[in-house]
Amino acid sequence: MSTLNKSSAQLSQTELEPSAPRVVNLGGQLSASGLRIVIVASRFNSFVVERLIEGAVDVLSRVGGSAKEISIARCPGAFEIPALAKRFANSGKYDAVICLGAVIRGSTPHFDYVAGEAAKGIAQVAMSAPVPVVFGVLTTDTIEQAVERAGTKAGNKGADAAMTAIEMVSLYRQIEGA
Ligand code: INI
Repeated sequence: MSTLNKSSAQLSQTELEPSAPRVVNLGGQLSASGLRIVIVASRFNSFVVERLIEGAVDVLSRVGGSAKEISIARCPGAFEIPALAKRFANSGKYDAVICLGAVIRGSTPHFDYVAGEAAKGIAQVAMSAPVPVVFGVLTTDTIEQAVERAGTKAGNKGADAAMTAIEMVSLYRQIEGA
Protein backbone atom coordinates (compact mmCIF):
# COMPACT_ATOMS: atom_id res chain seq x y z
CA MET A 1 0.00 0.00 0.00
CA SER A 2 1.45 3.41 -0.90
CA THR A 3 1.83 6.10 1.76
CA LEU A 4 -0.91 8.13 0.03
CA ASN A 5 -3.52 5.38 0.52
CA LYS A 6 -2.87 4.84 4.25
CA SER A 7 -4.88 6.46 7.07
CA SER A 8 -2.83 8.45 9.57
CA ALA A 9 -3.22 5.56 12.07
CA GLN A 10 -1.54 3.21 9.58
CA LEU A 11 1.41 5.50 8.91
CA SER A 12 4.68 4.72 10.66
CA GLN A 13 6.53 7.42 12.61
CA THR A 14 9.03 7.75 9.74
CA GLU A 15 6.25 8.24 7.22
CA LEU A 16 4.50 10.82 9.43
CA GLU A 17 7.70 12.80 9.90
CA PRO A 18 9.82 11.89 6.87
CA SER A 19 12.33 14.66 7.39
CA ALA A 20 12.43 14.77 11.19
CA PRO A 21 16.04 15.57 12.10
CA ARG A 22 17.99 13.60 14.65
CA VAL A 23 18.79 16.12 17.38
CA VAL A 24 22.20 15.73 19.00
CA ASN A 25 22.78 18.09 21.89
CA LEU A 26 26.43 18.93 22.46
CA GLY A 27 26.79 20.46 25.89
CA GLY A 28 29.97 21.28 27.74
CA GLN A 29 30.56 19.52 31.04
CA LEU A 30 31.61 21.61 34.02
CA SER A 31 34.50 19.60 35.39
CA ALA A 32 38.00 20.98 35.81
CA SER A 33 39.39 17.67 36.96
CA GLY A 34 42.79 16.99 35.41
CA LEU A 35 42.84 20.17 33.33
CA ARG A 36 46.02 22.14 32.77
CA ILE A 37 45.03 25.80 32.85
CA VAL A 38 47.10 28.93 32.39
CA ILE A 39 45.84 32.32 33.51
CA VAL A 40 47.38 35.25 31.63
CA ALA A 41 46.86 38.31 33.81
CA SER A 42 47.99 41.91 33.49
CA ARG A 43 49.54 43.83 36.40
CA PHE A 44 48.01 47.20 35.45
CA ASN A 45 45.14 47.94 37.88
CA SER A 46 46.38 44.97 39.89
CA PHE A 47 44.07 45.73 42.82
CA VAL A 48 41.22 44.65 40.54
CA VAL A 49 43.00 41.99 38.48
CA GLU A 50 44.21 40.11 41.56
CA ARG A 51 40.54 39.71 42.63
CA LEU A 52 39.73 38.32 39.17
CA ILE A 53 42.59 35.83 39.54
CA GLU A 54 41.28 34.79 42.96
CA GLY A 55 37.80 34.24 41.47
CA ALA A 56 39.16 32.13 38.64
CA VAL A 57 41.40 30.00 40.88
CA ASP A 58 38.52 29.48 43.31
CA VAL A 59 36.28 28.11 40.55
CA LEU A 60 39.02 25.94 39.04
CA SER A 61 39.77 24.48 42.46
CA ARG A 62 36.14 23.70 43.29
CA VAL A 63 34.37 22.62 40.10
CA GLY A 64 34.49 18.88 39.68
CA GLY A 65 37.51 18.35 41.87
CA SER A 66 40.73 20.20 41.29
CA ALA A 67 42.49 21.28 38.17
CA LYS A 68 45.69 19.30 37.66
CA GLU A 69 47.75 22.41 37.33
CA ILE A 70 47.01 26.13 37.39
CA SER A 71 49.75 28.42 36.11
CA ILE A 72 49.60 32.19 36.37
CA ALA A 73 51.60 34.39 34.02
CA ARG A 74 51.60 38.13 34.60
CA CYS A 75 52.31 40.73 31.93
CA PRO A 76 52.56 44.56 32.19
CA GLY A 77 49.16 45.57 30.78
CA ALA A 78 46.10 44.31 28.92
CA PHE A 79 47.72 45.31 25.63
CA GLU A 80 50.34 42.58 26.15
CA ILE A 81 47.82 39.81 26.94
CA PRO A 82 47.06 38.59 23.39
CA ALA A 83 50.70 38.00 22.41
CA LEU A 84 51.37 36.04 25.58
CA ALA A 85 48.09 34.13 25.34
CA LYS A 86 48.92 33.11 21.77
CA ARG A 87 52.21 31.53 22.82
CA PHE A 88 50.64 29.62 25.70
CA ALA A 89 47.71 28.48 23.55
CA ASN A 90 50.03 27.06 20.89
CA SER A 91 52.52 25.53 23.32
CA GLY A 92 50.69 22.23 23.65
CA LYS A 93 51.16 22.42 27.41
CA TYR A 94 47.72 23.76 28.40
CA ASP A 95 44.10 22.77 27.92
CA ALA A 96 42.83 26.36 28.13
CA VAL A 97 44.04 29.93 28.47
CA ILE A 98 42.14 32.41 30.65
CA CYS A 99 42.93 36.07 29.96
CA LEU A 100 42.31 38.45 32.87
CA GLY A 101 42.83 42.20 33.00
CA ALA A 102 41.20 45.50 33.76
CA VAL A 103 41.13 48.48 31.45
CA ILE A 104 39.60 51.50 33.15
CA ARG A 105 38.72 54.65 31.21
CA GLY A 106 40.78 57.73 31.91
CA SER A 107 40.58 61.23 30.50
CA THR A 108 42.40 60.42 27.25
CA PRO A 109 41.60 58.13 24.28
CA HIS A 110 44.26 55.70 25.54
CA PHE A 111 41.53 53.49 27.05
CA ASP A 112 39.97 52.89 23.63
CA TYR A 113 43.24 51.75 22.09
CA VAL A 114 44.20 49.44 24.94
CA ALA A 115 40.71 47.98 25.42
CA GLY A 116 40.14 47.60 21.69
CA GLU A 117 43.45 45.92 20.99
CA ALA A 118 43.11 43.59 23.98
CA ALA A 119 39.63 42.48 22.93
CA LYS A 120 40.50 42.17 19.25
CA GLY A 121 43.79 40.45 19.93
CA ILE A 122 42.31 37.88 22.30
CA ALA A 123 39.49 37.19 19.84
CA GLN A 124 42.02 36.61 17.05
CA VAL A 125 44.06 34.26 19.20
CA ALA A 126 40.91 32.39 20.24
CA MET A 127 39.85 31.86 16.63
CA SER A 128 43.04 30.12 15.58
CA ALA A 129 44.20 28.46 18.80
CA PRO A 130 43.82 24.71 19.27
CA VAL A 131 42.54 25.22 22.84
CA PRO A 132 39.95 27.64 24.27
CA VAL A 133 41.20 31.17 24.94
CA VAL A 134 38.76 33.04 27.17
CA PHE A 135 38.20 36.79 27.46
CA GLY A 136 38.07 37.92 31.07
CA VAL A 137 39.28 41.48 30.64
CA LEU A 138 37.14 44.15 32.31
CA THR A 139 36.61 47.31 30.27
CA THR A 140 34.86 49.88 32.44
CA ASP A 141 34.26 53.60 32.63
CA THR A 142 35.04 53.84 36.33
CA ILE A 143 37.05 52.16 39.06
CA GLU A 144 33.78 51.49 40.91
CA GLN A 145 32.41 49.52 37.95
CA ALA A 146 35.60 47.46 37.84
CA VAL A 147 35.48 46.72 41.58
CA GLU A 148 31.82 45.70 41.27
CA ARG A 149 32.80 43.07 38.70
CA ALA A 150 35.78 41.79 40.66
CA GLY A 151 34.04 39.99 43.48
CA THR A 152 31.57 42.51 44.84
CA LYS A 153 28.13 43.71 43.62
CA ALA A 154 28.23 42.36 40.07
CA GLY A 155 29.92 39.01 40.65
CA ASN A 156 33.44 38.08 39.65
CA LYS A 157 34.30 38.08 35.96
CA GLY A 158 37.39 36.01 36.67
CA ALA A 159 35.19 33.27 38.09
CA ASP A 160 32.88 33.57 35.07
CA ALA A 161 35.85 33.28 32.71
CA ALA A 162 37.03 30.12 34.49
CA MET A 163 33.59 28.52 34.12
CA THR A 164 33.61 29.44 30.44
CA ALA A 165 37.05 27.89 29.97
CA ILE A 166 36.01 24.60 31.59
CA GLU A 167 32.86 24.37 29.47
CA MET A 168 34.71 25.21 26.27
CA VAL A 169 37.39 22.57 26.89
CA SER A 170 34.61 20.00 27.18
CA LEU A 171 32.96 21.21 23.97
CA TYR A 172 36.24 21.19 22.02
CA ARG A 173 36.91 17.64 23.19
CA GLN A 174 33.47 16.48 22.13
CA ILE A 175 34.00 17.95 18.66
CA GLU A 176 37.41 16.31 18.42
CA GLY A 177 35.98 13.03 19.68
CA ALA A 178 38.39 12.88 22.62
N1 INI B 1 46.69 48.64 30.69
C1 INI B 1 45.70 48.03 31.37
O1 INI B 1 45.73 46.81 31.54
N2 INI B 1 44.64 48.74 31.82
C2 INI B 1 44.55 50.08 31.64
O2 INI B 1 43.55 50.69 32.12
C3 INI B 1 45.57 50.76 30.96
N3 INI B 1 45.50 52.18 30.74
O3 INI B 1 44.46 52.78 31.00
O4 INI B 1 46.45 52.79 30.32
C4 INI B 1 46.68 50.00 30.48
N4 INI B 1 47.70 50.58 29.80
C5 INI B 1 48.96 49.91 29.57
C6 INI B 1 48.95 49.04 28.32
O5 INI B 1 48.16 47.89 28.51
C7 INI B 1 50.36 48.57 27.95
O6 INI B 1 50.90 47.81 29.00
C8 INI B 1 51.34 49.72 27.63
O7 INI B 1 50.78 50.60 26.68
C9 INI B 1 52.67 49.15 27.06
O8 INI B 1 52.46 48.45 25.84
